[in-house]
Amino acid sequence: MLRFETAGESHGECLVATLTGLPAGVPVSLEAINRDLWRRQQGFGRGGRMKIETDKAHIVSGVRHSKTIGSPVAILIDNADWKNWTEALPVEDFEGSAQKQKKLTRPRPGHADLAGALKYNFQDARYVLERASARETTARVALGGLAKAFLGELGIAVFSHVIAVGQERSDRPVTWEELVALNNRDEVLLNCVDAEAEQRMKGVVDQIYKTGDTVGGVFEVVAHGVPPGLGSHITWDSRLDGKLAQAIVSLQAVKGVEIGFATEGAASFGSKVQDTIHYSGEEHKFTRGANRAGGLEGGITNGEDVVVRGLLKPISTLRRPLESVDFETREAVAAAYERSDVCVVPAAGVGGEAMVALVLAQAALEKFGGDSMTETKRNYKGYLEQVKNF
Ligand code: EPS
Repeated sequence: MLRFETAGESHGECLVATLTGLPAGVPVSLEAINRDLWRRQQGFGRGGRMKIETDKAHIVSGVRHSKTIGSPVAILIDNADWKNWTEALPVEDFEGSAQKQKKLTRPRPGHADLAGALKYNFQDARYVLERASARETTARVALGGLAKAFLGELGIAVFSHVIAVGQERSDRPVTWEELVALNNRDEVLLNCVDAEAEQRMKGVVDQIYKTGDTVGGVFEVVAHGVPPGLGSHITWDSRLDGKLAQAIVSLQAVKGVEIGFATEGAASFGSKVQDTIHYSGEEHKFTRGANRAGGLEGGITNGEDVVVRGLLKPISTLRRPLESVDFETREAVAAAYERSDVCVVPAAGVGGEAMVALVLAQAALEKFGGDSMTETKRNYKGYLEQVKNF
């Protein structure tokens, strides 16, 4: 079973990520992982923190001579900002440390501040926000890089793009080739394939920035080359659509998830929504009239691209703060303001890729197993033959 965990606080020394259960022999490229970390840091509307950090994965176990060796992979990613927080967030108290604390007692509506402080009985929401921060997605993206390397061996690739920022949308169909080209760019604006729509999105971020507000949007993750048969209809918790939904909603600020064209489908009719079934004798395979189901039927992949969207609320830290209540005085106050981003939809998309890659890697390993990549690939090849000869 593929298991992963992350640890680390936004302004702590570093982020830690571990992944256990990858077969031996998965080729690992630090360059590819670091490229994804870089992509996560990009996008028009990011805050000052991204100027401080240059996220790089430091693999300390589980990989030797550029390949996994079956043991847990552990990755460290430094927080360059830690040097500015050593006295505010020390591991051990020191004389006078109470005066150095940067307490947060004016919880931000929408952030984990109040709910977390009540739950953990903290008079200082700092401890909550440190872990609730989307900085944690850095660790997920590093792990996603490993999952992508594994999936790549099976011919599966995962990319994302932005389809909405605020009210500005681009719903035009996107080819896989366009997605690859988009994500290979060395400059990221809002990671939208439609240049005209991207400019409109940029206009929204510009305008929102000036008013001290923030803006959300929608990203779409596409997994290409996925075989039919991952996940299962047999129990509620083996349905892959459910696992993907949980994985996407677990990303900071994501409040909704859509598999395929769910919203449109809910407002339409059965005859317009289901993807018709056809057969190509030449390719020996079933084909579909469209992919409105987002590659999943009955919780099982059907061989089409897996398409999952994340609906991101605007970031909850506002320069023009909302009403709140101070923990100490219980008086009405403006919520705390901490340096933050105005728009993070492209970055959230990269986080979404990581989560989709991890869930697909889990499902693929559950189905095909293998302690070495040779074994996994042999099993995979046998299964593909079976499907072809169905
Ligand atoms: C983030 C780093 C954080 C925030 C943001 C995401 O850095 P800092 O708090 O030092 O500015 O920019 O986190 C949040 C949006 C949040 O609400 O906590 C990152 O690396 O993505």
